[in-house]
Amino acid sequence: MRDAVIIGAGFSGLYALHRLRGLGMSAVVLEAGDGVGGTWYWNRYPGARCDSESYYYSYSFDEDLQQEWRWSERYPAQPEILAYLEHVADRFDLRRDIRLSTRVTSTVFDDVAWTVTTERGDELRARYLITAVGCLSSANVPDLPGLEDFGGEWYHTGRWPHEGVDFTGKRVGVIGTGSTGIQAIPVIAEQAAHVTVFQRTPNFSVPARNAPLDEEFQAWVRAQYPEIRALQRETGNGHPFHVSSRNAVDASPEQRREVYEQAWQRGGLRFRATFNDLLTSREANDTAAEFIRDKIRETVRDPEVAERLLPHDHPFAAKRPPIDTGYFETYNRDDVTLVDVRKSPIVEVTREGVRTTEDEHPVDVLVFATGFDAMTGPLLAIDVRGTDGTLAEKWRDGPRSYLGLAVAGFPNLFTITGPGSPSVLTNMPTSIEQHVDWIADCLKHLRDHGFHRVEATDQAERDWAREVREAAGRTLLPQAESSWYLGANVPGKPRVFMPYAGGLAHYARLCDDVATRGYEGFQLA
Ligand code: NA7
Repeated sequence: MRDAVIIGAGFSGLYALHRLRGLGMSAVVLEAGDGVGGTWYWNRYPGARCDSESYYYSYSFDEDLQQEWRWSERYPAQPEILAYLEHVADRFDLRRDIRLSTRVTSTVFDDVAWTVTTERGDELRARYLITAVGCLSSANVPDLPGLEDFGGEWYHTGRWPHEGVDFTGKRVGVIGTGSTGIQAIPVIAEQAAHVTVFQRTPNFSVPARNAPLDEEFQAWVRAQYPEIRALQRETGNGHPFHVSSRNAVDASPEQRREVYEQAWQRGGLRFRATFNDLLTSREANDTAAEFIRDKIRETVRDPEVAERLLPHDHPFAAKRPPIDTGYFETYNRDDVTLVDVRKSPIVEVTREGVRTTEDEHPVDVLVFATGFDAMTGPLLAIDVRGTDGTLAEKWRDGPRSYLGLAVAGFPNLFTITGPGSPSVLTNMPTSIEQHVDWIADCLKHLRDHGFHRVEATDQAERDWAREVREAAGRTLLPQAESSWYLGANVPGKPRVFMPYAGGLAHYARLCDDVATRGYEGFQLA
């Protein structure tokens, strides 16, 4: 029997395999895709790019790796991140323990070990089960009447064909204006004959200001890596910058404008770090929101279109804030139409296009940039059976876990970046390394002390659920009622705020304290 089965070969699974091997443990990675890379294997849509900057959206565990790898742009494009993860798989000789094209369908714990069954019917047994399935990997395709009879082609951005899609001369409909739609729409508009954007919730977006990285900056990063990595571990979001200690409500309108303008010109996710109170005070948040709305009004020439693009229903950054390259400018093109599907909802997909309550929109290609069944979706897509039933039964009213890492009733299961951990609120590789390191240390502790079983207690899980709820309640995040953080994008999904909003650095300390106190909140046997 193996020590561990790891599900998924993205950032999490690759590093988990590497760490377990380092402990002398036997592990195998099962990956549904035909290649490694996870998110960056599947998301090949036009304009796909990371919103974190390349020099820190990367592993920190190996000094030679971070010194030798060269990123070409400020924000890495999908092919470059995929090439990086393929390089990591080769460099650390991981592929011999990775089985590609192997989708896991069920896993059962039998009091000693997990039996993992794949789609092909193969069975593997392992003492520990580690899910590295990602938070945004279960595609959410809305159940639109008539889609099966659509005469054109349709694609979800997270399942993009490897050969790409040629939009030349095509009328393209894009549904969704989250981070993905905001990245894809300007790129598709460059090629297509016409683009119709179906927008449900207008979104805030800040310019990315992507650019090639020059050698001087790269040399600086290489020299600074110890400090950069240390800073990432000290901050709430795993980014190498602190949120300003200053409150927006204490600044004058002129001072605020200057700070926002500078951040706007610099571009990127740092905009939300301009003031300390942006995510805790609605009054403060309104000042940033209004600044961005003014920018949209300035950018979009048709005042009616600009008005439709203005986000009003949620605080800035209470939904995942996109960054963009020419997004709002795209609406100045004659060949781009914006449809407000809040006002005129989509009724059906016809053979020729999309029919709303007001109009027919002919399209040849339909792109679903409609996001994911986030955080719980990838786990619940597997039939996970513990000692008292299935994970789907246990999570019927929303996910419950201890630290987002373990689930009572599911011994020897570890969920990397699971619901209840900071994960999607952070720079993912930083959270992933923190989780994998913690799990590896835990496995070592079990082995060194002759234990074979670890399980979160009900009490620890209940206490953690309260902590997750309270942490979210101290912020404006739950005020974004249409947010996927709350499960609101998937019809019928329980409305529970899923990620832990207490900050990564604080969370990591809590995890370390649990370990130091002999894995408090866990039963070891
Ligand atoms: P998101 O952020 O979930 O965005 C999906 C978009 O699709 C969003 O605008 C949704 O509107 C819209 N949507 C979803 N379902 C529908 C239906 N049925 N009709 C119309 N519009 C719909 O996913 P992304 O892929 O953009 O980003 C995911 C994460 O990847 C991102 O946050 C980064 O972390 C990277 P809504 O806002 O729900 O009204």
